Amino acid sequence: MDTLEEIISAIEKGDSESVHELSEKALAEDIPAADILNKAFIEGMNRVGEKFKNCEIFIPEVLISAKAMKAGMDIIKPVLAEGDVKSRGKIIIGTVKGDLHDIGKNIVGMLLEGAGFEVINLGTDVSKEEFVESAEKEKADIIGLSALLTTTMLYMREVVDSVKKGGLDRNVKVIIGGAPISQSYADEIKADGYASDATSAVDLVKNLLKIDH
Ligand code: B1M
Repeated sequence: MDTLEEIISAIEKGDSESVHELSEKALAEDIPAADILNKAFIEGMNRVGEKFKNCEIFIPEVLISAKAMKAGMDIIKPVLAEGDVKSRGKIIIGTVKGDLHDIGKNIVGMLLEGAGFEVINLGTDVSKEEFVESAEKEKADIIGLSALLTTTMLYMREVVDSVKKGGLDRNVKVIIGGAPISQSYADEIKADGYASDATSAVDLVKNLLKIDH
C-alpha cells in the first residue's frame, strides 16, 4: 500500500496518530501537499461519508475520522501556505446559520490561504448580520458561504440579499459552495459565483478578482 492509501485507511479508522505520522512521511517522500490533501484527506473523508450514508458507521465515528484528518491538516497546512508573501485579497468565509459542517469550508479556506489570499474564517452557524458586519469591518473583497444541508442552503439567499440591500455588493462579491449547491442555485439567488470543490473555489476567486495566475 502506498503512503496516500495508508493515510486514507488511517482516516477511515479514525487513527489520528497514524495520520499525523503518515502525513509527515508523505511530505518526506516529496508527495506534493496538494496531492496529500486531494488524493488522501478528501478521498478518505469521501469514503467515510459513503459509509455514513449507507449506515455502516454513525456520527461518533465520522467525528473521529474528521479529527484524524485534521491531525494531518496540521502537518500540511504550513506547506500549503508557503510562498504566501503578500495578500492578493481578503476573503471572509463561514458556514451559514444552522449548519455545523465545517470540514469542506476549512479546506477551501486553507487552499485560498495557500494561494496567497488573506482568509478570515468566521466558523460555523454564521448569521447574515455577522457576514455583513465582518465584510464591512475588514473591507473584504469576497464573502464565501458554505452549506451542507438542503435546509440551511436556503439561508444563503438571505445573506446575498443582505449584502445587496446595504449596497455592500458594490465592493464585495458573494460566492457559494457545499455538497447540495449548484450553479443553477447560485444563479437563482444571484450569488456572484459557485465552486464545486476547493480547487475550483481558488480559480473562481482569482477570476472574480481578475488575478491571472
Ligand atoms: Co452531516 N450530513 N449531518 N455531519 N455529514 C451530510 C451533509 C449528509 C449528506 C449525510 C447523509 O445523510 N447522507 C446529510 C445532509 C442531507 C441533506 O441535507 N440533504 C447530513 C445530515 C442529515 C446531518 C445531521 C442533520 C445529522 C443528524 O443530526 N441527524 C447533522 C446536522 C448538524 C448541523 O449542521 N446542524 C449532521 C452532523 C454531522 C457531523 C457533526 C457528524 C459531521 C460534521 C463534522 C464537521 O463538519 N465538523 C457530519 C459529516 C462529517 C457529514 C458527511 C458524512 C461528510 C461531510 C464532509 O465533511 N465531507 C456528509 C455526507 C457526505 O457529504 N458524504 C454529511 C468532506 C468535505 C471535504 O466535503 O463538505 O462537501 P464537503 O466540501 C467540499 C465541497 O462541497 C466544496 O469544497 C469542499 C472540498 O472539496 N465546498 C465549497 C464546501 N464549502 C464550499 C464553499 C465554497 C466553495 C466550495 O465557496 C465559499
